[in-house]
Amino acid sequence: MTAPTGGAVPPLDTRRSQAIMARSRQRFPGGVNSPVRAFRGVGGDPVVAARGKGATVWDADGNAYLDYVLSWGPLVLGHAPDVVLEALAVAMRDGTSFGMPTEREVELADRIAERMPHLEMVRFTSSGTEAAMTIARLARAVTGREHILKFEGCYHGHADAFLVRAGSGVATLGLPDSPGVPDALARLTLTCPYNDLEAAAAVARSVPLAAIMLEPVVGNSGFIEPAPGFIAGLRALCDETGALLVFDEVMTGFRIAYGGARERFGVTPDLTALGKVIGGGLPVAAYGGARAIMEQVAPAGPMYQAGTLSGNPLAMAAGLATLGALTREVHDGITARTGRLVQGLRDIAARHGVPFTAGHAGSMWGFFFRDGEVRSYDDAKQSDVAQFKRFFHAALRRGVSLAPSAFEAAFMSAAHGDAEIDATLERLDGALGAAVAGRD
Ligand code: KE4
Repeated sequence: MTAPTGGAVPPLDTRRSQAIMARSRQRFPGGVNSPVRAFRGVGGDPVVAARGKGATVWDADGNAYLDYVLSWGPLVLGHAPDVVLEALAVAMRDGTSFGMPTEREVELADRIAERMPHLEMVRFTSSGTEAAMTIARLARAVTGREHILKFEGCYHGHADAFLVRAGSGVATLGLPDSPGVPDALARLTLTCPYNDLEAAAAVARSVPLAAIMLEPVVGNSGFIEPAPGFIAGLRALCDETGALLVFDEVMTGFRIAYGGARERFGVTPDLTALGKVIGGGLPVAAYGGARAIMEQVAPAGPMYQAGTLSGNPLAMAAGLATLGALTREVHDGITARTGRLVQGLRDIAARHGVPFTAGHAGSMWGFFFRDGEVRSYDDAKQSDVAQFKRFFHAALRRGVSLAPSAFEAAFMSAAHGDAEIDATLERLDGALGAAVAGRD
């Protein structure tokens, strides 16, 4: 069967979205409240979201897109799932915030511990950045050491400690890192290539590390899986040297396996950051681990961390409804459909004769326009970003919303059924034909 040549499709009418962006550029740096949304990695004007339901998001002009950004990961049930809306309607009648302990927060902590029993104790925050930055402080407090090892292309939020060879927006924008991070602090963050266990061992055996921190499956340099033995090797290295092993599961949590990275790789970290899915689209993140470590956190212990809206009852309600609906059966169904989508994309690329590699871990997936395995950020940077940009815009015109960066992951939800996968593959077949023909 010859691949469709991606017949030209008319540009979308986005006049209202453009008018909104003209105002936004007056009010926000780059017109956005988070850099990756600005389309700097692909060019053109951002999609201005107006409404979402299920697998679809509509822009301010009413154009519909099958959405694989899904708010950068949180929407594992899809946009505006009824179960979450109903939970919010009930919760909001009781109030929106208390600044006091509530039952909902301990309910959510129990739900998390049921699937991740190594998280005996957690602390909720309102963003993944807060969770990750606190883990850095806690690891330093517990070990009495100052240096942290992270991996090139991994992103752990925008705290000073981690804006060193970071991924996500830092990679997308090609920033050398970020001005404003004091050298004295940047020097305490050491980096080495992802999947390079020898390099990690050389660092860990030469500098006393408070922690070795990683994305157990990388989503912020594009989608990169750990090489066999890499994570277990880091566990052994931490046990040998006294560093804490930290899984940043803000993106991977409840996506790469029903019980997260520990279930997928059989390795138990000392501390874990969570976010995204556990808030179901509302601002929730968390850090946690063994009780002995977490009881170092104030007011139980001396390490300070706080947050006005931490454990916010509406956010807790959304997280509870999301995890309640994300049964192992639902998770496995999303995983299977993600596998079908990824294999379909591989087949399409082969028909078009395009260098292409793609993979998924549970309901998190990604691809690069290059052949061969992508094991590190350097490998990812060898991919054909120009081809990605053409493909991205050709997909958008055909009603498929992908992450506007070659260095981000994509996601799937329970609302992406077989019909949505079939429609996506048909549209992306045309989009790749157009991209190969040099059009979008
Ligand atoms: P937030 O502070 O954005 O809630 O979480 C930071 C963070 C920490 N750790 C990992 C592994 C993450 O992926 C993130 C945030 N992910 C990005 C997308 N790659 C959020 C999107 C954005 O920056 O707007």
